[in-house]
Amino acid sequence: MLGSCAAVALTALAAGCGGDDDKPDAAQTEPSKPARFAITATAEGKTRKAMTFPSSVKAGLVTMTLTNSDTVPRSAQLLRIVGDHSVDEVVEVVTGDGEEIPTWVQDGGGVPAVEPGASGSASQVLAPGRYVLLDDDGAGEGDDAKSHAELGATGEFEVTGERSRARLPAVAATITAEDATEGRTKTYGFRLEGLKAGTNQVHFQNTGAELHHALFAPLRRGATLAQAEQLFTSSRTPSGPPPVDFSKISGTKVIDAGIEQNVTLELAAGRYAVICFISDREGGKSHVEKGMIEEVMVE
Ligand SMILES: [Cu+2]
Repeated sequence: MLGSCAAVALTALAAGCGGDDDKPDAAQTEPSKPARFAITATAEGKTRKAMTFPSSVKAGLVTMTLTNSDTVPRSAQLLRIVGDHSVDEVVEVVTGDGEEIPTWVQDGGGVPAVEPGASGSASQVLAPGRYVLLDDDGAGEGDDAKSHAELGATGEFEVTGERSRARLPAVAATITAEDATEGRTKTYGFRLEGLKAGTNQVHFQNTGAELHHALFAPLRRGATLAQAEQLFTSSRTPSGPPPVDFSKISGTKVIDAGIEQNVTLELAAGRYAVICFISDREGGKSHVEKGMIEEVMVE
């Protein structure tokens, strides 16, 4: 993992490093200069989780840096909320499984999971409005599993000012999540370009009509993508060792149709199944069950 300084510097055009991360940069006159938005993930006692960040930031290009002060991996899912809906309502939507995703939940994005003691960053052009940040990653296993959001890792902030025409800086790798409808058939997939072993600066974009994320599950030696696909699409538990290493899944947060962001992704060399577990807004089966799984070799 990169320190926050290096990560921010790599997104190019980042203004300065160090200083007070809690305040947006004073020099915000140039639209291509990202405002900085510092998020800290913490644990409060044994069971409560929290995240702290500024109460507002100016619309436009924003680089969010998540510093993990907890003892488990933490992430920050961003959502723009339209209308009068509480943070609890948002948590309910995010933790629901295969249920409808209401249209008052928009945009998405945020910072992928970072290891304890590390930092990660994501840049995106934020539209004005009210946003909720939450950590939807899990704590514990099985039916007792609760997301960090349900344990308190939530909050809201305001994006102020006018809609910006700022653009993301160009980076080396691209992940495109897509879906298309032809007649009564809907297809889902990923296009992956330029990923390499190590630290990747990735342009993640959603050119489809539904919400997507891109999770990287390492394929075990000798396992095929077809076996991984069967694992996620069949109700029967396959015999033998699982084709993917569940303990090492990494990837992006969820973004809505038409949204793009630059994120830092750490990938070890190897073969991966790239998967989307999100469902259509109207609910129903997850996208992996509809074929949104792709193999990629990282070296
Ligand atoms: Cu999807």
